[in-house]
Amino acid sequence: MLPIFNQAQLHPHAIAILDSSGEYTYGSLMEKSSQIALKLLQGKVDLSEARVAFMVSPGINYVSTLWGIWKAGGIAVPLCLSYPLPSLAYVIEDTKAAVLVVEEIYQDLLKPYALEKGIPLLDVEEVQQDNKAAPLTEVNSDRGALILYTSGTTSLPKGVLSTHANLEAQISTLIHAWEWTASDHTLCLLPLHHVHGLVNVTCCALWAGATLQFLHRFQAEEVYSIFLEGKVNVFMAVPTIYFKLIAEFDSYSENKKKALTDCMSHFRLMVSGSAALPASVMERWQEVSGHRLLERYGMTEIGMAISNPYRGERRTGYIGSPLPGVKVRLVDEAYEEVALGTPGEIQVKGPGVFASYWGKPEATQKAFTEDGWFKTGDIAVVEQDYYRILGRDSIDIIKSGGYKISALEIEEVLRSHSLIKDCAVVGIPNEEWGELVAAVLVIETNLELAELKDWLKERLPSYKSPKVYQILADLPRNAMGKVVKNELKPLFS
Ligand code: MCA
Ligand code: AMP
Repeated sequence: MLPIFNQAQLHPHAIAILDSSGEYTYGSLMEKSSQIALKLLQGKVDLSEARVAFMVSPGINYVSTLWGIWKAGGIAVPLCLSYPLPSLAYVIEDTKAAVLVVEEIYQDLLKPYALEKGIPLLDVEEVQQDNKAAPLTEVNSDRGALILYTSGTTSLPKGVLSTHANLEAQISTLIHAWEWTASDHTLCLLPLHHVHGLVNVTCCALWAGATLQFLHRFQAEEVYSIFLEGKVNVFMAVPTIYFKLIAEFDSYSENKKKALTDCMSHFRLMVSGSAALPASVMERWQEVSGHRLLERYGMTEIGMAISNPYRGERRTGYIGSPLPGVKVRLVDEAYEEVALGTPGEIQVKGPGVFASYWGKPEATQKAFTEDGWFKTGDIAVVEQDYYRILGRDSIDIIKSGGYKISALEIEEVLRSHSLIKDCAVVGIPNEEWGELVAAVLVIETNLELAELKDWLKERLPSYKSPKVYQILADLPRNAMGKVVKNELKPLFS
């Protein structure tokens, strides 16, 4: 049996999941996920790494589906809940998903598509009414477990395939480094198609035997109400969420502020990651909650690599030092290690590093050095033993609210609009979002921006849509004809 299920069997009566429909023990989670596995298997003994894409809200149904796919020997492909149909179809078709598991509220979106493409679609609720028990196949840890999509320097997102062994390494590193235990209770409000919400929060909590409480949509007021119930003691989020929580806190009465600060000061751990944590947020959050946030660094392809310590100095503006079991080096353009104090690209090796980009052997090969180091593209420097991120090697990657967004992907969509003659997309600094997606357009005179925004809604998830626009007669280009994006950023200041 996969280790995550062995772990679950250690505490069958403990509460694993708390969601808007109730509480569920580890025992009932094991049962529900076995039912889903049997339904997916349809009499077969093993899905043999068939991809199962699923669109299910965070909660018991989400985790039962994920575990059900794993128990049946499939590869799980979680779909982003805010994607419009073209973005969902890309993931489903790129992974060649054999079956879709879909919650009722998403069926209007996916059912006609599934019918047209002849892909079987299972309703997650109906799956669980099937109650037969039967033995399940043995899945070994070297097999594919998960494909998560990540944007990069190519226009279309790439599927990152991780094996069970990769995930087990990513999880067990954090269990030890951040001292997770079965008495922890965490609140998960992050999306579950990314490592932060799925591995760092969901899988770590379940591995530890802790209680995992889900909040489907982030709402600062609701987060604080849950905190005041006094059960949550571990919390992880992206810097934008801490920014929004601070703004909400600042709107409260002195009495409510005091109650909240008292409550949060009893938490065991608060973590920030996925994007640079501004010093102003780090310092203000300490006043609000009594906690120095533990900032860490990771990537979809590698899980977590570098972290401030659980015990010890959590230094503002730094991501800490390599986690146990993860090898990290900083290199120059010739892949030679740089001298201490000199900036270099972060490269990573270790058992948590992904297996391959799904269906993209060339991209996989390009992502590694000849001697097997994964090239992150992030530039950092080491100062007094701690790593500090300086930036990225590509201007085309934007981080907004913790999401990684490819400027090239947005440009390609914009260019397909009949009234857009040319365009360039850049990220501009923003305190709340880290960066904002900004578009410079060269247009036919009769393009209305309001109409463009509606047109984009059908083609891109809203977090990828440009938030600000500038119109130019021509884009600045260098002698090679390439757009000089650095000249565009000041247009938005
Ligand atoms: C929402 N909006 C955004 C973003 N999110 N705009 C830019 N960037 C965003 N990330 C916009 C919407 O387009 C919409 O605009 C308006 O905000 C309200 O949308 P809503 O969904 O209600 O916003 P929200 O609920 O307040 O969302 C903010 C959020 C969310 C909670 C911060 O963005 C989020 O969950 N971010 C976390 C992403 C994450 O988990 N990343 C981890 C990947 P309009 O009104 O104009 O339509 S990185 C990772 O996994 C690695 C391994 C790592 O290191 O962790
Ligand atoms: P993703 O590909 O969505 O997994 O995002 C990974 C990227 O997020 C990394 O390559 C970094 O650029 C960025 N990132 C993650 N954590 C941090 C952090 N603590 N500080 C700065 N950037 C971060």
